[in-house]
Amino acid sequence: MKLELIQGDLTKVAADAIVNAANSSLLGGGGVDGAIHRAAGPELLAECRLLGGCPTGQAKLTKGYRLPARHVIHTVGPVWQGGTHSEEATLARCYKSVFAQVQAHGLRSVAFPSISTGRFGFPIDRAAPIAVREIRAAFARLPQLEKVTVVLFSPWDLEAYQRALSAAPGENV
Ligand code: AR6
Repeated sequence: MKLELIQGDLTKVAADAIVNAANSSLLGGGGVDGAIHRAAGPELLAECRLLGGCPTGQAKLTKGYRLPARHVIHTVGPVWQGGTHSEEATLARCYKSVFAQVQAHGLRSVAFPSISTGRFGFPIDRAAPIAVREIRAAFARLPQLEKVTVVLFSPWDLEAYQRALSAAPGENV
């Protein structure tokens, strides 16, 4: 069991699933969502159209089409509103919902972006500890889970996650 932090492009990662930081329409957007749709091809949008959107904090699974990943788990993170609208609890729910899909589909490897910390404005120093905590909890719960990778786009984002990891040392790392 292994949690790995890397800097790079999530759309290049071969895993059982990559996670999309989507919006509730599930019909694409900018950021990592746009990059995933571009790399997966139009079949991904066609499948997403059948899903009827996704509420904030929940997650839905599709195929990966032209991506190296076999599946995409789309989740909708909270928009940061200053921290007074249960944004931290909602972000934690995104991770739990993603891992519920991982469990339901028997997946062994999953790669995440930093959900909500781009367009949605969630401060990365507050998001990273939540991600680390929820990923560790999933390792403890799911015997099938072998590898979780968090793919950070910038060196600064990578450093924020490394800080969160070293502030809370634990197993499976
Ligand atoms: N690989 C890894 N990380 C990436 C990539 C990539 N190819 N591209 C961007 N990032 P964001 P959000 C990073 O804005 O904050 C979309 O329009 C990025 O640098 O993609 O959850 C959706 O449709 C940042 O650190 O997602 C929604 O409307 C992180 O991914 C909205 O944005 C997340 O940034 C969701 O906003």
